[in-house]
Amino acid sequence: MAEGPKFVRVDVAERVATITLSRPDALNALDRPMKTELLAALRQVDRDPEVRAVILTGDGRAFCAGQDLNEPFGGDFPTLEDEVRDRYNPIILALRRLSKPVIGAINGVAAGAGCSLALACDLRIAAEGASFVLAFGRIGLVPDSGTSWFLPRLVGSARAAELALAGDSLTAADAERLGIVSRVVPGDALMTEAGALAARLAAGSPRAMALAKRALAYAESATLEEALNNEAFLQGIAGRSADHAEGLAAFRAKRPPRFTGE
Ligand code: T3D
Repeated sequence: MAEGPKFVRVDVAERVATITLSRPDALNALDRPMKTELLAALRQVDRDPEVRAVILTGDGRAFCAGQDLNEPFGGDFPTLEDEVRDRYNPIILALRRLSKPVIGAINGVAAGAGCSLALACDLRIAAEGASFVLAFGRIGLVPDSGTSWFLPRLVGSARAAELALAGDSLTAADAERLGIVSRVVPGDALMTEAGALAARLAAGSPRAMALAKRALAYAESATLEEALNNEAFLQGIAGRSADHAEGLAAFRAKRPPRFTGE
């Protein structure tokens, strides 16, 4: 009988999927089986019509300590370059292109590629004890898995350079001050807060949510004129949707909308 996933759990309840990285003894460091499972989990929740919002978190005291530093490279194994291209990049793109909002519930340390995973989420809530470590330089590597792209966009180029080059740790409070996380909450309230936010997002129009994500992603590298054109195009799609009709009907009837994603 085929074995199920061992290191990444997916729990779906009330239209919210929680993906949990689970190798707590290694601080949820990413080895190849775990990366394969994570990519499969992201694709699964993207396909699942029952899922309208996603939470990504870690088991135990860490969010994710990045690449498993005990994993072999070269010779019979992939090179670092292949690993980044073939395993990390597809995960980051799957996370970024997910048609549903993704909340990073950062429960503890997020280091190296673990920090990249956190940055690739649409938004982040951190536990008070969480930290962000740009650990790449400490072991003679460069920021990867999207960190060189996400970080300057979140904190500005000067701060990104300082963080990436010095490899400093950021506390959750630092991360909130820099705008990396939306808010910091006590550790024991993290999943409740993330769940409440996810439930709010899950109550929105899935169609509008997916299109809004597309608009934001497109605007990252567009001119104002291109972004305005794209907004008009996407608004055309949204405006023809049953969800828009339902939103208007609910507004006029002074009742909560019941969006279907149609
Ligand atoms: O493909 C490629 O390789 C290229 C891609 C690279 C992307 C990257 O992610 S590069 C960055 C890799 N990650 C790191 O360099 C972080 C390494 N870990 C740490 O610096 C520290 O562990 C932390 C700052 C994350 C946490 O420190 P602390 O003091 O709270 O915990 P600890 O005692 O260091 O770790 C606890 C255990 O987890 C320990 O195992 P043990 O001694 O109890 O058996 C430690 O070895 C293990 N662990 C932590 N991080 C990793 C790890 N095991 C394997 N890989 C890890 N990344």
